[in-house]
Amino acid sequence: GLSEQEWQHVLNIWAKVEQDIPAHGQQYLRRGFHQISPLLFDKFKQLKTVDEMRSSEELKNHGTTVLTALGNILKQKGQHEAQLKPLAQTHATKHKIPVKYLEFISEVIVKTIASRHSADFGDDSQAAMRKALELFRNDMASMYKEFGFQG
Ligand code: CLN
Repeated sequence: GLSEQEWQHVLNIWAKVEQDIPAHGQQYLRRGFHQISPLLFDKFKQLKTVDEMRSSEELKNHGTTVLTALGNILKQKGQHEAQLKPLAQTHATKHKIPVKYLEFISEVIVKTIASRHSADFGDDSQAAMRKALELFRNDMASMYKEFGFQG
């Protein structure tokens, strides 16, 4: 788990992210997009250029959904079973998202925060955020197995 100090790093930087969730969500999806999203998001397949992505309301809304859910999870400071269960269920049984994509997207999220808040996201904060996202993924992976998805 994370120490209280590490959680404070995570929640402090998340407070900055929350000042503009839609912009972060859009940027994070755009970054992840080039590598994996076209394979996974049917409804975004028609977006081919960066301009199209930038102007997509749907993309922005989806980024907001993901980051809002993630924020609610991080705020539980590891006691996130109730928040994780429904998410693990849909991502395992409906969307069928392998754990390695969660790993990939965690790195995209860290990079996105770093590019927007470099002054407030030093080494200790980045390390704490990576640790929090790793905990999230590990617990997702265990729940995946309960839902019969090896991920
Ligand atoms: Fe996801 C839908 C949260 C990573 C693929 N995702 C949702 C919803 C979230 C959510 C809330 C809507 C409710 C639901 O279906 O359940 N996703 C998260 C969080 C993370 C996350 C939090 C990690 C930080 N999701 C992913 C990826 C994967 C993915 C690993 C691909 C790239 S990042 N998620 C989906 C898909 C949907 C979805 C395909 C369904 C989208 C739609 O059709 O509306």
